[in-house]
Amino acid sequence: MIRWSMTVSDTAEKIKKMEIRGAGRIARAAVAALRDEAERATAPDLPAFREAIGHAAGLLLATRPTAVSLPNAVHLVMGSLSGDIHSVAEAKERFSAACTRFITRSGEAVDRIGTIGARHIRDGDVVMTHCNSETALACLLQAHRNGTRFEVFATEVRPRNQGHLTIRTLNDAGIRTSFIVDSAARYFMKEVDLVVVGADAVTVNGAVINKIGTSQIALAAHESRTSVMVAAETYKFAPRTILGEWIEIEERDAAEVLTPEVAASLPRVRIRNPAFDVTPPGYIDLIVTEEGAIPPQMAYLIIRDYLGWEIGEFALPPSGPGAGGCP
Ligand code: RUB
Repeated sequence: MIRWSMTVSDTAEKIKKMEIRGAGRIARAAVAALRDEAERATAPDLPAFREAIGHAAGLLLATRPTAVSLPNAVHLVMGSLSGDIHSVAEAKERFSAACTRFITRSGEAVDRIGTIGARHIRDGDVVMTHCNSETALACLLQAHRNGTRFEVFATEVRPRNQGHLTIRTLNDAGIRTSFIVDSAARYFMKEVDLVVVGADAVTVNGAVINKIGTSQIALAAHESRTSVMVAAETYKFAPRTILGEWIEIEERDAAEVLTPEVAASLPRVRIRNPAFDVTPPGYIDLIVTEEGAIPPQMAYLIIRDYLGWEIGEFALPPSGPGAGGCP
């Protein structure tokens, strides 16, 4: 099988520009780029090799701040470079194996979440989804493959229109879909039985960070007693929130919202463009992970039992003044 190799800076650029996007894909692309970098590395000794990979990891980590899948994935594979290693060749082998393991497991996690999540979609259901989450879509596609008859409302997802990707996938799978503007979500909520979305991060208290607008949809769902299901791999849970760190919400360029020409003609108008928002655990019924479905209140256990120690984030030094709490 040919494996196209991309440099770390190419990948970092593509993540920044959102040519590679979605929390899971970002994590896998970053790890694949690190693996390629390690395989190509010509470092003369182990410290130089570790330094080169550490530098590459830093470039990738600086691309987008919200999806914790990225630091979690990078820390997971970087962990393979600690401990007793005797040569650059051994380090390369261990690192490459750790990267391949992460990429494989990440794909398997999506499939397993699809299998579990699909069981929550019943014949005759109307499902609403927001943004373009491969994990949320895995649930819908698997339910369709199971023969469950349901239809979907998919939102547009301004300003980057990720909803266009979602409706293409649903259309191609043969799933009946209505495409709506974001602001029509509450209008249609009374017809919806289940909201299914993905996640960029899940905090220790079970809050879910996902595409901007998710929390409004969850609020409308809560108001009309519609269930909200989040599809999220365990590596999207954020151990750092146990230590009181906040998840940074990325605010993107104003040019995504208004052209620079129009913006320049409105000197007293400030354009705000947050890419994500926080849905409180009280508006979420279920988080489906590859380890099973949990209520959001069990997020701590996922971090403690499946994730945190492996990633090593609990060893982080305390943050400076002002840090604390979680969204
Ligand atoms: C993508 C987004 C997705 C999550 C989960 O935002 O919010 O819902 O990342 O996606 P953006 P997945 O387009 O800004 O990256 O399930 O594919 O990991």
